[in-house]
Amino acid sequence: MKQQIVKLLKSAGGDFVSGQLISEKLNVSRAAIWKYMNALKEEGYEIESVSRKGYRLIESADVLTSSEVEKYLTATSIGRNLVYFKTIGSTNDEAKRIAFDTVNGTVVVSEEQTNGRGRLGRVWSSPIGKGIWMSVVLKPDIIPEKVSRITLIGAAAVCKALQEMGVDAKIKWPNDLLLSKKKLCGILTEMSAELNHVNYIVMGIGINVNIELEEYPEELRDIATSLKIATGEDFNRQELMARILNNLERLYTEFIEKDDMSESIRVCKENSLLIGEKVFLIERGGKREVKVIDIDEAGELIVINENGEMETIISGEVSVRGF
Ligand code: BT5
Repeated sequence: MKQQIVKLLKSAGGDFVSGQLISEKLNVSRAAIWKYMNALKEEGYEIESVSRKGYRLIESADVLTSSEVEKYLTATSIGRNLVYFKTIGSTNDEAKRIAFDTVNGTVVVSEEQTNGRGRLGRVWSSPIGKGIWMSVVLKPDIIPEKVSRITLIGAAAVCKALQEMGVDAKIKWPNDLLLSKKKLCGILTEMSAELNHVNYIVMGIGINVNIELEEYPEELRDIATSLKIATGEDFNRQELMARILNNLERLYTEFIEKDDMSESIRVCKENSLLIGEKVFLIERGGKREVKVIDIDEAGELIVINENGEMETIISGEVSVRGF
């Protein structure tokens, strides 16, 4: 209902809309409208109310609700069902909770996460209103072995969206994007699967957009960045979010329908932070140094190991450090 009210106010182009009209069009009581207006003000919308004239939208809020993100969205499935929270523990947890009962392409987004997660139970800092913390529910008909490729498709989608907004970020295979060697974005892909059938995938994407350095906890200040820190400018989160979803839909559909991830791989290679570099692979058994030479068409990392032999590394098996 809140979204419908916002739409109605917007369609008035800054003029007043009477409570009576809203009540008739949306079939709600005047008292309920008043409650919804207060809730919208809470979300950050600036709404003027004048007795006998009604309500007027002064300024749209910098929020990631569907009525704001929709303006920039061309994707037809991904992001069309947008579940919005002002605060939540983790959007990945919520997406997993609803995954079985919701449609493919559902996106859960929150202005803040109080329990944002990285891989292996690490903490993901998610301050309010300054980033994009979202999770996409996908239900592809693929075998579980191919799921790790979805992370690369996500990384490519984020990279393309950033390029469209004038930012050249580097991809640190398989799940990070960096600016000036500091982390801008992290992706956490989780799945529920049977032996040879995927029930659903939840792809969590966290991007630091308008965060200032001092808003990070001390321990992140040397390793994390944001678009604001790197460029000195504020970015439109709604547009960036929609552009990511638009690119994701295209790249994901190519993969699912045509088994073609060539564009995603090309983006990951062209913007790779690792190709040509010596890195440490951190595996269960310990740490070893290798030289990265390529990413193959399946999205795997090709390296030369300590014995001078070529090896293929599948994402999800390792962490990469010391690039
Ligand atoms: C990741 O893990 O990079 C995956 C992050 C995924 C976050 C999204 S937000 C929406 C969705 N809901 C969730 O709960 N999660 C997903 P990993 O590679 O394990 O990196 C985690 C490490 O990054 C931490 O141990 C910190 O060192 C660092 N870190 C934490 N918060 C950060 C931030 N905001 N920006 C940059 N680095 C951060």
